Amino acid sequence: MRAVILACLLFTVMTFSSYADEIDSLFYNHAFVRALSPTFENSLKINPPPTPINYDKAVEQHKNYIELLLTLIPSVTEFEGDQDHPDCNFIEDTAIVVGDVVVISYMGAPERRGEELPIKEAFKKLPSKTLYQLEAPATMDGGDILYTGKHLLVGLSKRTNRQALDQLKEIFHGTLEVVGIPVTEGLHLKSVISFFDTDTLVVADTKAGKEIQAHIEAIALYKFITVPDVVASNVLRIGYTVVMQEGYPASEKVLQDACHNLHFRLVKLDMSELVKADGALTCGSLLFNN
Ligand code: CIR
Repeated sequence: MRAVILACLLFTVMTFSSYADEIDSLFYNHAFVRALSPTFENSLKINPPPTPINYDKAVEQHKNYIELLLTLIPSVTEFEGDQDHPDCNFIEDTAIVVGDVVVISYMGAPERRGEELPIKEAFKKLPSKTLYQLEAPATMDGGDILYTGKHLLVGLSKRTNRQALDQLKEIFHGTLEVVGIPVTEGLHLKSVISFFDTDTLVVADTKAGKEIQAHIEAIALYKFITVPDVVASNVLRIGYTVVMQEGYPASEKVLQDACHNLHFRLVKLDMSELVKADGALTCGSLLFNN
């Protein structure tokens, strides 16, 4: 009897510690976020939204996003909004952080170029980080870059091109496998696929989602959680918490089951006004350890 209890205990400890190791890096200690621009209503949009952006509601939703981050991450730095850059709150697009390496974007949309400058200055002040700057003709938006812990998946989209893929391959040469994934629909790679855990990705049940899944399956073994709603395919994983957009019950059911299996907590956030500007959950922050 005692031997059985000991074996069970040992199994629990072993399972827990390997699981904890796996997600250690997701307990970020720092987040960069950026306030909405007073001109947010002029943000870029693939399609006109069904109803115009309600600015006050957008401010409120963005505030709720930051408040949630404050409960999950010890240090959150908020940059000022920029009158001249209506999309500046989508800070994810300005850079990528992989461990101690920071790559500053040369963004795909000319209107957005310049948003990266204060972010670059802030990273320069962090001695633990080594900075790289993507150079034209390479263009990259952080929303196209999905770091899984095993691969750097680079969405080749209207915003991120092959030259960016080549420069990223050089930067991470010998340390990380960098793989290009064509994105034929939507804004970014992470508009249809996002990180759940190091083996598992959340993907939208759409043509683009299926194509992207097929590309990833051809290079590596990942599990996929397929959700029916595109907006719900961009989740934000921080520690044991998974954040999803509110208002997608069918996708919520799928994600709730997946979270239940791993003892993750699923939190819902209403970001509907930011979705009108093609914003996803990951795009509102740059998360890292310092
Ligand atoms: C844009 O078109 O650039 C912005 N309106 C939306 C950017 C969203 N970024 C992201 O999901 N990473």
